[in-house]
Amino acid sequence: MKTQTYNLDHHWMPYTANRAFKQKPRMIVGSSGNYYRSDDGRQIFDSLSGLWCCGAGHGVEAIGEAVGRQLQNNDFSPGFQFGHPLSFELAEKISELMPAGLNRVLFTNSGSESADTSLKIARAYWQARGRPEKTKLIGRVKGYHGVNFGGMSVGGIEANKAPFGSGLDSDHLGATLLPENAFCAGMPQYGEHLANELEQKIALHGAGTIAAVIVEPLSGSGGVVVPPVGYLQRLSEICKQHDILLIFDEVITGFGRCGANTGAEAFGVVPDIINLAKQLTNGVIPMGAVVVRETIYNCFMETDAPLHAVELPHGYTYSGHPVACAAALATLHYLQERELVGRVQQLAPVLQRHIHALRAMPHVSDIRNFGLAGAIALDARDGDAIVRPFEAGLALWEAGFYVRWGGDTLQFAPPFTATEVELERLFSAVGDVLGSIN
Ligand code: PXG
Ligand code: PLP
Repeated sequence: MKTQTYNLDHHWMPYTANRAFKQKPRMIVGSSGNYYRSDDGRQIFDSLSGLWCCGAGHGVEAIGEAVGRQLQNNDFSPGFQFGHPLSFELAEKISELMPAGLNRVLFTNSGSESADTSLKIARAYWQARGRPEKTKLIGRVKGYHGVNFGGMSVGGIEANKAPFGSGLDSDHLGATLLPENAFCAGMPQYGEHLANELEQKIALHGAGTIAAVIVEPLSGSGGVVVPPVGYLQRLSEICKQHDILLIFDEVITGFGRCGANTGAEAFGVVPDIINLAKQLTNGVIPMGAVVVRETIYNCFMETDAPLHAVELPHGYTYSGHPVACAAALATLHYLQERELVGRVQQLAPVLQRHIHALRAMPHVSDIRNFGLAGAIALDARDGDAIVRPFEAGLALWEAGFYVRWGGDTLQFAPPFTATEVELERLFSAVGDVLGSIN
C-alpha cells in the first residue's frame, strides 16, 4: 500500500516521458537481489539489470561494505597531480581483464564521459604523431555513445540528436540490421560485407582526415543489434590498413554481458581503445574508464616537453574517485569469485530459447539476442513506432516486471544471477502482454 504522496514538480527526469510519468508514477523504493520493491509494496523483477549496469544483482554485501569502509578511510582526494592507491590497483585489475596490449586506463564517471574521452584521445594521438589533420570521427547508424557532444555526434539514433543542432565533424556507417537476418538467433552468418562501407568513407574523406571509427561491438540502446560473423574483423582490418584507430564502446558489453570480459573477447577482435562504465561498479557508484593500447599511452609520454608538463589536458574532478574505485574493485572481485561471466554463458541459451518462442505473437517484427541480452521489435501502430513498446512496458510493470522500452523495441538484459525459472516467467509475462495490447 502506498503510504506517501510526492511532489513531482521539480525533478526534470532524464530520458523520461515526464508528463506521462507524473500522471501515473512508477516509484521504486527498494532493491534486493534480482528484484525491486515498488511503493505499493510489490516485488518487481529487474529484467534490464537496472540500466544494463547491475549484473550481479542488487544489494551485494561485499560491494556495500567496500564502499562503507572507503567512506570512512578516504571519501575524496584530488586526482589531479595527486594519487591514491586504489586507482592504480583498479587500473591494473582492469588491464588484466582486457585484451592483451590494452593496459593503460583513464577514469571517467559515465559512459558518456568515456565516449568523449576516447574521441579526444584519438584526435590528440594523431596530433602527437604529427598528423593533426586526422580529426574526423566515424560512428554508425543506430549507435549509441551517450549524450555529450562528442558521443552524440558519432551516435546514430536520430531522435537523440534532432533537438540539439550541429555536432562534431563525423560520418556514419550503415547499421548492421539486414531484413534477411530477422529473427536470427545469436550472430547472423550473413553481413560481413557491410564493413566494406568503411572503404567508401575512406575514398570519400581520405584516410588522412579520419582519426577513429567508434562502434559498439554489440549495440544495446539501438535495440540489441548483433554483429554479423566476420563484420568486426573486417572493420578492424580496414582500420589497420589505413591507420585509423578502432574504438569499441563497451559500456554495455564490458564485464560479462556477452559471456566474456569484453565484447572484444567474445567476438575475437582487438580494438585500439575500449570504453567502459556501467557493470564496472555494478551500478552502485557512477564510474567509467577508457582503456588504451600501451603504444598509444607511450606516444604521449615520449615527448620533449618538460617533465612538469601535463601530457594530456583532460580529466574530470571525479576521475578515479576513491569510493568508486573501492566499489569497482569489490565488483570485479565478486564477478570473478562467483564466476558470473560463466553464468552468463550458461543462461544465454535459456534466454535465446524463451525470447524466440515469442516469434508468432502479435505485432512482433524481429527478435535478436546474444549473451544475456535480447530485444523484441514491434510493428508501428498508425505510423507510431514507439507506442506499442511503451504500452507493453507499462503493462509489464503492472504485472511485476521492469522491462525497458526504447525505439521500436522491448529490451532485456537480466542480471547474471537470474534463475532459469525467472527467465521463463519473464518471457511468459511478455507473451501475455503482447497478446493483450492492440
Ligand atoms: N555508450 C554505450 C554503448 C552505452 O550503452 C553510453 C555510452 C552512455 O553511458 P552513460 O553512463 O553516460 O549513460 C551507453 C549508455 C538502454 C540504455 O536502455 C542504454 C544506456 C543508458 C541508458 C539506457 O538501452 N547506455
Ligand atoms: N564547470 C566548472 C565551472 C568547473 O569549475 C568544472 C570543474 O572544475 C567543471 C565544469 C567540470 O566539472 P567535472 O570535472 O566534474 O566534470
